[in-house]
Amino acid sequence: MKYSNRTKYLIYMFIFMVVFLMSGIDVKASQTQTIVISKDRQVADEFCNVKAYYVLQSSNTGPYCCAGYVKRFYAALYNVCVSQINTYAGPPAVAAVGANVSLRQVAVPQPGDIMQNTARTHVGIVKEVEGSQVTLIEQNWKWTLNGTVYAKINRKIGTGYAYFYRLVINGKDAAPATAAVEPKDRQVWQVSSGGGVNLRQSPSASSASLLTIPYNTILNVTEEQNVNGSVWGKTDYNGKNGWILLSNAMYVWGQYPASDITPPVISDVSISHITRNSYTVTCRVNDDRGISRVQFPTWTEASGQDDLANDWWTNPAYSGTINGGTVTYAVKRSAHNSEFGIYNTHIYAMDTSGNWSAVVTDGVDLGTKKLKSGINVYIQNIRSGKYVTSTGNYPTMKNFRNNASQLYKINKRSDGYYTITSVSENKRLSIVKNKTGNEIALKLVKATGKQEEYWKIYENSGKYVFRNKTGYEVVMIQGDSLKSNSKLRMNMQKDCKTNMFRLIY
Ligand SMILES: [Ca+2]
Ligand SMILES: [Ca+2]
Repeated sequence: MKYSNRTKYLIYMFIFMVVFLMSGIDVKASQTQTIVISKDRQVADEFCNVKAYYVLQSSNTGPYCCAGYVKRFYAALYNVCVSQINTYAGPPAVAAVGANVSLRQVAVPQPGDIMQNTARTHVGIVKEVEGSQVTLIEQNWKWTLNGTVYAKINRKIGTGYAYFYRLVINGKDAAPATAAVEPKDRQVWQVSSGGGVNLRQSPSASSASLLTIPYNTILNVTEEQNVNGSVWGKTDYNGKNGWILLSNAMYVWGQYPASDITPPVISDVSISHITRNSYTVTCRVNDDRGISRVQFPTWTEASGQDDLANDWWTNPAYSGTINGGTVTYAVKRSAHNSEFGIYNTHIYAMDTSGNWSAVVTDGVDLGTKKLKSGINVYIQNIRSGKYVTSTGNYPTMKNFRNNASQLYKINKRSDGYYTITSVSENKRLSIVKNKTGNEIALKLVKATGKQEEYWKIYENSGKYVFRNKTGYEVVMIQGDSLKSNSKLRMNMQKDCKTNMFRLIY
């Protein structure tokens, strides 16, 4: 293929432009600059999100010296402790928890390698490599002129003017350093005191020391407290939680979380699955940080909060089940003295910082419905289909007759109890025990005002339960109870169809 001269010219121009643009991008990335340091802890440079800090005063030792940056860089990116920097006539030493680490001297450095000058008096980190030219990030490369402090950033040296060391982790060279994410939920500190630092129970020098954390240990600090001018950090080490005096450690990087002042939001509250025995409360709970628990204190109107435990705020028996942002809680009648009637449930959502919010639900009327007073009703058992029939003193179950022997007048008293009076016999339904007290049956009696003559009538979905003031419920028991003429027996409440009746009026 042959090109014309003009075409060749255009191709050369194109290649030239590409090379020019690419080289332009490279140059911008790391220009050497002299900057003015105007305040302490000024961020002069940054690599992989680990900042180089400069201070105005002399800083040939400590966190703002050159070694301070190398230590922080390795602690932040690799969780590796670097020691013996500039105090030892040889390469620095490295150590790590849970990994076998060492340094290997290399002729061709890569980003992240340690640079140590040949006099072994200065260190930095390799930021970029272009041929035999190395760009550094370093601390304490500064001088003062006429009272102004200057520093040089992106300083470049030739590979022959320093030693370069590569981190080896479990036998493999570390990859070139890349941008790392600075923690936002904690700070990372490294013990700087040669004798280690005491982990104390509370942020006080007089508090018991749990153990001593050795020199160079890298720690997570989740909270800070300034106690009379001494700054303490909350941390954990070897499974123990406590506080260390932060003046014995060096800040590496990271931020404490901003304090959480936003309580959870409770929404979409609903009550479902209402049966005679239980109901379910469902809601959505959202929080900016996280939910620790959602409590559903519940009590019946009857006798107030007698059925609510004092420790409901933390008691797991009142905790809802959290599934994503949805929380459910089942209220059971059995947990509330087996009472019917009005139930109150409130919702308290707690976030991980202790903020809370609350919502009052509509409550549930469990098993009750207001019956009109003074009406005559037929009472039909749901399971057998037979009717309560007044025959002599003891009612029995019979097929429908359509006469007064199966009609009962229901009257509500001012105390909420009902009387149930046979229209044909003009006697009240009551309960009676046999001589041994083992068997309890329904009986028709003349009105005398005993508690056995008073009833609560509870409704759920058109089905009614008759509960005597003595605590017994009308129930048909045993197989023969389903036949005609079988007597109605009494029992403490059981949850089966034999307890339930239809009222026809
Ligand atoms: Ca919150
Ligand atoms: Ca109660």
